[in-house]
Parts: sequence; C-alpha cells; structure tokens
Amino acid sequence: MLGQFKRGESTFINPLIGESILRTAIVPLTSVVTMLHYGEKARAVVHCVSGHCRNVELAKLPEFITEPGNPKNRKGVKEAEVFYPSD
Ligand SMILES: Nc1nc2c(ncn2[C@@H]2O[C@H](COP(=O)(O)OP(=O)(O)OP(=O)(O)O)[C@@H](O)[C@H]2O)c(=O)[nH]1
Ligand SMILES: [Mg+2]
Repeated sequence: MLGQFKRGESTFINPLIGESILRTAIVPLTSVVTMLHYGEKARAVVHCVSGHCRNVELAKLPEFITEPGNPKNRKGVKEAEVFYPSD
C-alpha cells in the first residue's frame, strides 16, 4: 500500500489486521517499507542495508520504522517485516 505522507495508510491497515500494530500520527511517521505477513506468532524482523537482520519485539518496531524513532534512518534500516496471527 503506497501513499503520500499522512494520507492514512497506517490507519487504514490496522483494522484489517485487527490490532493497532502500525502507529498513526499527525506528523510524518512511517518512514520504512514494512511488509505484513501472516504468522503463527506476532513478531517482527528488521533488515538493515548492511545485510544484517534482527528480531525485534512488535512494541519496539517504531524505534526502527518511524521518523521520530529512527530520524533520517540513522539506523540504516532497509525494510521491516511483521508477522501476525490475523486471518
Ligand atoms: N479525517 C480523517 N482523518 C484520518 C483518516 N485516516 C487517517 N486519519 C488521520 O490522519 C493522520 C495520519 O494518519 P496515518 O494513518 O498515520 O497516515 P499515514 O499515511 O500512515 O502517515 P505516514 O506513515 O506518516 O505516511 C492521523 O492523525 C489519522 O488519525 C480519515 O479517513 N479521515
Ligand atoms: Mg504510516
């Protein structure tokens, strides 16, 4: 799902998942491509431009994929994947 900043992508996706996994805000927020997949267990994986990847708790995901949590993408995040047990 693509859109300009603040067009409501995250707000639209959360009810489809059934839980507010993606943060929403008035200021520009989601700054990294985030892929959502079905998974037996809720978890997230952050892939870095260096080639490394790490598992992160869903609650800590904003530290990597949002502009306030990762200003100007200083953490070098390439993309993030979220796995969630939602039909
Ligand atoms: N009035 C109105 N406000 C909306 C609607 N959808 C989202 N918003 C509000 O618009 C703001 C931006 O919503 P987000 O879901 O964070 O938008 P986004 O496109 O994911 O933003 P970025 O990740 O920063 O690009 C929030 O304050 C939402 O509450 C809508 O349909 N109507
Ligand atoms: Mg967003």
